[in-house]
Formats: sequence, C-alpha cells, structure tokens
Amino acid sequence: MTTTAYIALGANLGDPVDTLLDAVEALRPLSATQDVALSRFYQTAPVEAEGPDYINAVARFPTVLSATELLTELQRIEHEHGRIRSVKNAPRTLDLDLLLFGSEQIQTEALTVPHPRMHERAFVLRPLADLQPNLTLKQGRLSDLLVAVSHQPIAVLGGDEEEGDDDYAQ
Ligand code: PH2
Ligand code: MG
Ligand code: MG
Repeated sequence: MTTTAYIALGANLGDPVDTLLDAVEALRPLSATQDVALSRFYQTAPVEAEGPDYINAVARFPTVLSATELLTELQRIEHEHGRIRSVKNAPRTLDLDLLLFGSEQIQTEALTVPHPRMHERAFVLRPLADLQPNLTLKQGRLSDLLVAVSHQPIAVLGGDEEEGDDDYAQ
C-alpha cells in the first residue's frame, strides 16, 4: 500500500535553487515509483522570519514509508545539506516539511500533519496549486485560501509579469 505525500521544500542560504534540485533527487528513492512530481520554483519573501528571500517548491510522491519513517528521512536529507538547527525560523540551507500524508491526521510531539500553518502561507499554497489546483484543506478550498494570502510577496522563478507577480517584477 502506498500513501501520497506532499513535501514543502524551502531554502534561503547557500545556493537555494541548486539545493532544492539536489533535495528532489534525494527524495526520489523515498518514492514508490522513484518518481517525484514537482511544482514550479518560487521566490518568496520570508514569512515570520529574517534573512534573504526563500526559494520554495512542493513535491508529491507515493511512498510505502510511514509518516514517521518519512520524517526521519526528510531530517536526514536536511542534515546532509548542511541544515543547522538554531533558533526557530532561522535562515536555513534546506527545510523539508511534511505537508500532507494521504488523508492522515497526525499529532505527535515530532509531527503535526496536515502542517498546521500551510493554509496561511502563499509559499506553500502557490506551489501546491501547481500540483493539485482543486485540492481542499480543512480550512477551505485552495483557490479560496490563495485569495486570502494574495498580499504575500511571491514570484514564479523565471516568470514574468503576466503571472501577476509584480512584487518582484523588474
Ligand atoms: N519557512 C519558514 C518561515 N518562513 N518564509 C518563506 N518565504 N519560505 C519558507 O520556506 C519559510 C518562511 C519556517 O520553516
Ligand atoms: Mg518550515
Ligand atoms: Mg521544517
């Protein structure tokens, strides 16, 4: 049996694009099909955090791992990419957050799924919509949640003004 996992990828130190591409390769063996569906990459202003802009994306894949096993693997990959845990929301070389794990609701000391803040963050919702535009979360439809976060600066990497991302338009 496999479960569909959605992972948020983020980085704002080092070479974030390179790191995210590397991280996707590291996720591949965790996928039951060795394949990972990947959103576009976004440049995003830090939310409740300091430091440079982030690069964010979302990946989706089926896995035979449990959520706890998957979390262990995500932390290993973060660690392999030089992630140092200091203060909450400190700038980071790589952040891999488990957003959704099938329809499971998980509440342990180590893990809350669905991710408790994903519904209020454009840097999660926008890439998520690339993969699953008609998704509905407990808090509402993705399309409605996106309207509520439309003030958060976010731009498709390599995108143009037609996307409506004039916050970063040249
Ligand atoms: N991650 C955080 C806190 N703030 N802001 C952006 N734009 N992107 C992130 O990935 C991010 C953040 C905590 O993990
Ligand atoms: Mg995070
Ligand atoms: Mg994290």
